[in-house]
Amino acid sequence: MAHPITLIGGGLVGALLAQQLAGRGFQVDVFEKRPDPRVAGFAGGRSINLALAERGLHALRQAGLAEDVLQRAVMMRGRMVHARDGRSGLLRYGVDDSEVIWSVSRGALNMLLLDAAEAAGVRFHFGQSLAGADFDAGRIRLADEHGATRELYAPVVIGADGAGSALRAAMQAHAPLGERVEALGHAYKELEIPPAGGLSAELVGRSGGHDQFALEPHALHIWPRGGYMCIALPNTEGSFTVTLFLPAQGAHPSFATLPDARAAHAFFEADFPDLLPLIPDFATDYDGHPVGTLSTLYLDRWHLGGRALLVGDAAHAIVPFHGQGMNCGFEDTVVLAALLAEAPDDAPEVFAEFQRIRQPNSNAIAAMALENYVEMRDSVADPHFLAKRELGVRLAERAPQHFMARYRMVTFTHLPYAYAYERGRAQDQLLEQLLRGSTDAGTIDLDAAVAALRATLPPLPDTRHG
Ligand code: FAD
Ligand code: 8R5
Repeated sequence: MAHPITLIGGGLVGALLAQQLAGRGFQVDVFEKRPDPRVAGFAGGRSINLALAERGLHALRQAGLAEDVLQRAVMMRGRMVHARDGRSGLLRYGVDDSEVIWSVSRGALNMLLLDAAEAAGVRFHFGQSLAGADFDAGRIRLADEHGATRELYAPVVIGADGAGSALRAAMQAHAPLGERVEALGHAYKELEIPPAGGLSAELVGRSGGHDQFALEPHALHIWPRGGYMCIALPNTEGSFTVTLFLPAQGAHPSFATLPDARAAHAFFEADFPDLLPLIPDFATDYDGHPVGTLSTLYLDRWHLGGRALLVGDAAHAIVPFHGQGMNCGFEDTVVLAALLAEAPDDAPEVFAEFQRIRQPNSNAIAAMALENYVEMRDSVADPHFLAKRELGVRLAERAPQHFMARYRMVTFTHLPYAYAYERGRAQDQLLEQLLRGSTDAGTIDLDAAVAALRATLPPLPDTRHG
């Protein structure tokens, strides 16, 4: 019989992994620092939403949870870009409504995953935080909410304890993991757009329709402004969570030059005049919500033999601009659960294989997430960029087996991230060659372009979902 598995962290990835492992016959105990959100009410109470895409959905489908999650999600068909002059337009993410992303509430999703894991037989221990580990003895030390500690036998430990992982710190004290943290230099702050009309939640629930949304609900909104931007994702209750992304330090505008709501209000009046009136509690939101930092985490090693392994953000935290952090972590759980089910008694080999498969892919999405910030905040109005995208759309229509936009490979397929990255680079090179600096895709001979595409690149793998 396989060793029992100890998981640190019952967040998004920990809860889903626990459910998948229990479903495959493993005995799973999860130690989670925070109290049970189903009892305590989700920490902070603010509605924070995440974009769920095909990779995450695929993992939820395997866990039998996709339908439940989608029922509470808001469809986002594309990117709604709000220009400086107040005009806006929707750029679809995919070819039709089968290629959309979904806005889900972090709190609701986490609680649903906890329920599912518990139903599968997982034992959760809330208010228990990892305080240390002795990997030679196979023991971990846990601290409760009052700081009282105890030790526990835990021969196989998996850390799903997020970007600030305590298990990672304990592993590093045992052997170097080759950690590198690259700060982006930009940070973020969340603000809230309440349902239009200021209706109470109860009234909104009854009004049906979409009239309770202050903005188009079925889109991810972007206010690109060059070196910085705001975005907004819809919530089911008709509200939106707005995120302002800005340089952390340096010349105006940065969080350093906008230390309080008074300064920030003037900045929004000048740069986001159409957005500001939608945020009635601007001052309390701005002064009350923390500034979040953004960085990418790289590790040379994710495991100590078969004794400890890191997954999700604990292994590979990335910047948010592709909306793939959770999606990537959910994909981790599919890969790891399958490997462990195949060789339940060979944790050293499984952990090594997991790292071998996932590390190139997490490096690729880390790079693509960084690149998508530039695309979101700068390139939306760049005529050469628009011409390239236009030509890409035409090639994808004419030769769908040979051209697929990188965003679609990342967001709507299960092709490995590393493949999407490499194929995207090759396709981009071809588009550059075809356009040769032109800003008008209409002048390109499409028959010749398709011939060049077919001659240069092999067909794409089959991407139908199965
Ligand atoms: P977490 O979700 O961080 O969970 C870690 C858990 O471990 C927590 O419950 C924590 O309490 C617990 N823990 C921490 N320390 C200890 C300890 N010492 N002992 C025990 N337990 C501990 N991703 C997307 O795909 N799409 C998005 O749109 C998106 N939007 C985001 C928006 C925001 C504001 C943020 C911050 C992130 C967003 N992400 C998004 C990224 C996504 O949230 C993460 O990639 C994902 O939550 C990682 O899951 P995780 O379980 O690895 O870590
Ligand atoms: N994460 C997202 C995208 C890509 C959208 C596009 C971007 C907020 C802290 Cl910044 C961001 C995306 O290319 O049109 N999909 O999903 C989610 C994003 O930010 C999340 C909400 C976020 C960390 C704050």
